[in-house]
Amino acid sequence: MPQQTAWLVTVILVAILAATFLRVVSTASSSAAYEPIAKRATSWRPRLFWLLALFTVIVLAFTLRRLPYSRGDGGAPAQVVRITGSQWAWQLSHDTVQSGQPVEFQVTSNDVNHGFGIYDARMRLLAQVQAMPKYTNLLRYTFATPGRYTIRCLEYCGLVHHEMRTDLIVSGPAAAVSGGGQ
Ligand SMILES: [Cu+2]
Repeated sequence: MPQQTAWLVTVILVAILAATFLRVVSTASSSAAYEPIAKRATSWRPRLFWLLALFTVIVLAFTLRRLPYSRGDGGAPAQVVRITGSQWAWQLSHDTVQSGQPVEFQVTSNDVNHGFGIYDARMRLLAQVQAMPKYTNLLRYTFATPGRYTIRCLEYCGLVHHEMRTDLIVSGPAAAVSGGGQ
């Protein structure tokens, strides 16, 4: 869904931009007095500013609430997977987690920046975070359904970047095999 929305918004904005360009091109050869045009444009400025400010406040009010950041309650989840990216492979402290319970991925890198991305079987991106050298990023995600998930690199990191993929197995809630907090 977010991809479709982003796609639609992009298409609409590009269409508006293209229409603006076409209008500028079609009216470029006609001449007009400068003063009235400048006056009209400046009179619009405060209105546009407040419109934009209102728009920003509304958008922030709707989007900030939905940030997936932890509110600091409950501490680290029981399932912790340490992830290290390096050219050109992912190293996982374990490759099996349980569904229905939050998993904390502690993501870092041995060399350059990588992008840690988790995909489902239909190759839809579920969650992602940067893998940075000398820094550990936390990504918390709860898998709703068991199955085989794929981890891929989302940031071009050199010649064999495209081979940076590995599997993550999500088992059902009953099969508490590995993945205990450590
Ligand atoms: Cu890469």
